[in-house]
Amino acid sequence: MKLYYAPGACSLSPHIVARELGINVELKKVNNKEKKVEDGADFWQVNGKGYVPVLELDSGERLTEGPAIVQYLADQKPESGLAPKNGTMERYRLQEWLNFLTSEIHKQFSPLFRPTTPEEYKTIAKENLAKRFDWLNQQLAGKDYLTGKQFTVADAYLFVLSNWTRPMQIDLAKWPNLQAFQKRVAARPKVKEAMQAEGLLPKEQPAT
Ligand SMILES: N[C@@H](CCC(=O)N[C@@H](CS)C(=O)NCC(=O)O)C(=O)O
Repeated sequence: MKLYYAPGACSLSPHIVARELGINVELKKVNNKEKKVEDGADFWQVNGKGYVPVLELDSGERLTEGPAIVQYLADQKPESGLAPKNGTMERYRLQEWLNFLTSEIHKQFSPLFRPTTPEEYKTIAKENLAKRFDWLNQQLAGKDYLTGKQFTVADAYLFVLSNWTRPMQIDLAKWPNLQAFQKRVAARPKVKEAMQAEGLLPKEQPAT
């Protein structure tokens, strides 16, 4: 399978998920500004919506939308626990989180990255994010991950979104449970690997 990604973008979530599952995906780096794939291909031809992530299956079929992609990946290895079994209440809870993250967090961040967004709107988006972080901080009290002890695909997504607070100069220290969650996920070996592969962290040198 191939994963079209842009370093540090929301595509890092399926990238982490693939590594956590031990599924090998060929990474295809996309220049999101120029809509070009690293091999020179026109990204519009890959995804008519013009955004990452895109998962290309071995059949050539392409799947878009991060929350759908991570569930597809997790369902390839149901024993991993990265997504509870389809049809169970636990699965709907996971989908509840994924939808919250995509609509209430991810899409509040998006305009902050656009240079053309008016400052007044950025202030409102940051206020909205702060409200959602208050909720997340409450929900993470006494928990390692969003659904409890088990790391799931929703945690990979939240981790990536929480990383965006740094370039946006939002201080996560205001939400200590969320900050602790971010550090917990960052310490996972597969998460480090994914970040290194995207050039977001220096590669670890082998001990000599
Ligand atoms: N609804 C999509 C949104 C994906 C998205 O916002 N991708 C961003 C990176 S995080 C992107 O590629 N943006 C490029 C653009 O809008 O030009 C999903 O959840 O996968």
